[in-house]
Amino acid sequence: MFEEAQYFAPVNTKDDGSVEVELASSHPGFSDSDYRDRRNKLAALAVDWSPGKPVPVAPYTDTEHEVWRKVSTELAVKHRGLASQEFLDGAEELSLPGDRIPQLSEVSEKLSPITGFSYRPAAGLVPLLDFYGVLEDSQFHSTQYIRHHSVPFYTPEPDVVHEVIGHANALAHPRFAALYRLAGQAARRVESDEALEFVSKVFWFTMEFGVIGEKDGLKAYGAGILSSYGEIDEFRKMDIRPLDLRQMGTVDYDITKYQDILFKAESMDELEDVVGTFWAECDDEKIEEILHGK
Ligand code: NLE
Ligand code: FE2
Repeated sequence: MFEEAQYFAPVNTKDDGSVEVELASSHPGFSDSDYRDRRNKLAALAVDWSPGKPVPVAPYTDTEHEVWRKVSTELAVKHRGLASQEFLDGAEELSLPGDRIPQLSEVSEKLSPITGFSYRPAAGLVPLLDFYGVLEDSQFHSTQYIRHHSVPFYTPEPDVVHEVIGHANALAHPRFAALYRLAGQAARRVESDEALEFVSKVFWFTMEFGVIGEKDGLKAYGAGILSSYGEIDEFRKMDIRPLDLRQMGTVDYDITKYQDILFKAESMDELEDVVGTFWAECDDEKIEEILHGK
């Protein structure tokens, strides 16, 4: 029903209780049995978790830490020139390790004193209403696996690099944290699937792939751009459109490629006025009006 559902590999629990992640044949890790084994192990940790339990410790391998090291080094350089100021301020405050993958519990320990957000584990796709809904409670669902080492610069699948470098640095800034919470409120307020999909698409084109005008040029604040050192080089060449709720809520996008349509906020104030206010006030009727009105 929602296109977003397809970029997560399905996680299956077999009759003997073991957990198997179903990678598509096009996945770079498809024929790598060590990688598949790791994916299954990490997914099993999240499947066993339930709210109230401590977040499971993922025992990462050297190869996995090495992917993190490489990607964080590349990203840190690019962020300096191309990430929005609030994202950079959040990153400085959070100060994630660059030499190893942090545990989600460690991310929460650093993040919660700053903006109140904490991380919870997800094996794969979380139903839209749960994923967005808990944002209102300052909770963020996060995968723990890492992208395959052969394609470090980009993955369509949200991995720990995306969840932590892309999202936690933004969540460490109070203005972004407030916007994420409003998205959660909106998701819980709307009633129809159509309205929830609209809310989630607005999130896609802002918190995942948003860009913003700054004095010295166009910057990215969306986690999906800022976790990919391939895509970050390309976003300024895309079809950049003004923030428009109706378009953001309806444009089709292909999750497997660099996003070629992006929406630009002129400032944080504009982002808060247009998108923050929408999430704060929207209901099914208002969304219906945006879709079909005027
Ligand atoms: N393309 C992003 C990356 O490579 O980190 C992940 C996007 C997930 C929505
Ligand atoms: Fe994301």
